[in-house]
Amino acid sequence: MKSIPSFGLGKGKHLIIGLLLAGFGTAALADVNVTVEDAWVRASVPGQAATGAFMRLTASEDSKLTAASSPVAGTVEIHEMHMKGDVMSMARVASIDLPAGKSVSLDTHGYHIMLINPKAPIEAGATVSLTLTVVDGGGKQASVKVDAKVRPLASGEEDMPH
Ligand SMILES: [Cu+2]
Repeated sequence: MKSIPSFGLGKGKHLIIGLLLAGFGTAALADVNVTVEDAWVRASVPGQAATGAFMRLTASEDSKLTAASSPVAGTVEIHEMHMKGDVMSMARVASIDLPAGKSVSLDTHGYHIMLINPKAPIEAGATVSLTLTVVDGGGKQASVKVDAKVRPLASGEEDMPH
């Protein structure tokens, strides 16, 4: 009678299970990466109710800017500017779409971040820190830290389209 060696069978099974687990582990690792360029905040004068923060955002994956916060303001909202006839008005929006690889501008005539109830006048030359909340297509949240330079009160009018 021949004896059939059975050692090694158990090992083989374990190897297969190990590979399946490794496959699951790598599936959910993609993280959205956001590039921030030219971030700036418009200076405010004492008693001013609000001012704006502006920048260019480019996300590596389709995602949305859903919130922002800053230690310098009581409330921070995402706004969009509209022209109604000759009158410029603005309204809060829930989010701004950031399509993968596309540069999205937050500027003085479109989307912007509104710093409401500044705790102190925001002075030209200072740096304001902002934290942006970005959510990717799978609902995963990322925080993006931004240091924005404060520019004088009249900044931004020079890039209005004529
Ligand atoms: Cu606004």
